[in-house]
Amino acid sequence: LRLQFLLNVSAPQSASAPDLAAEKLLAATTAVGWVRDGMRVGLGTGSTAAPFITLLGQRVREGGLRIEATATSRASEELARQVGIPLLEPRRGLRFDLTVDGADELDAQLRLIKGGGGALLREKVIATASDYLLIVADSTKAVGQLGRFPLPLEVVPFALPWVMDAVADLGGAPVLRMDKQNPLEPAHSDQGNLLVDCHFQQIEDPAMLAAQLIVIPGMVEHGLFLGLARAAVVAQGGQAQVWRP
Ligand code: ABF
Repeated sequence: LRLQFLLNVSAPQSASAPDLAAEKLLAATTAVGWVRDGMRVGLGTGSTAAPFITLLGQRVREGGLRIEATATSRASEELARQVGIPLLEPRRGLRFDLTVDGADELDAQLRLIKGGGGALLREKVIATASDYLLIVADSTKAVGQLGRFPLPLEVVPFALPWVMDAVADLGGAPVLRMDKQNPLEPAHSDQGNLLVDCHFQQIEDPAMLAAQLIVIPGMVEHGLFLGLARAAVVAQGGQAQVWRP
């Protein structure tokens, strides 16, 4: 019960609906088992990465696990500090043995849409600096084809109108993300950039779209993560499956 409270796990809403909090906790618990003594660990962002960080902190405090970590958002950094995980500042040559992060969508090739939590830029930086990216996901994240989840984009504020025109020319329907706390104001990333959610419905060719998006002036980063994930723990009901591309 105490663990449930700490991890904010609630009871299932109904008998038929998947208990997503329990699936996220199962994926997170499984991923903690991948962390070895002495590792440098990238800490993801979101509601599956958060219990991973909490449980990892428990192993550091109570199990004597020695790790160092860097977080992909201010929120995850704050949580890591609270649970006692030693943090590393970015520096040249720094690489991570393992990064554990969530996803908004993943397909069978472990191509991902990420950034629903607004941390896509730092998430891609840390994923790229990692030898191994492990995705933790509940059962709703697995899809046959990417694109139902609107693709998050991080955009330089000055460039916003032209970036929106350019992504519309590529067939997307861009929507500026608003701040959840203050819905009259746009949301900002940890870097102070704007976030755009771009509806494509179906992304036929993720690699081509990624190549077209990244060259738009003012586009800081997009949420397509291709060829980065090495494995995923996908929880469904009481079972955690490990997927590899
Ligand atoms: C982060 O976590 C983001 O990229 C993504 O938006 C989110 C995944 O969702 P969840 O909160 O369900 O883990 O990695």
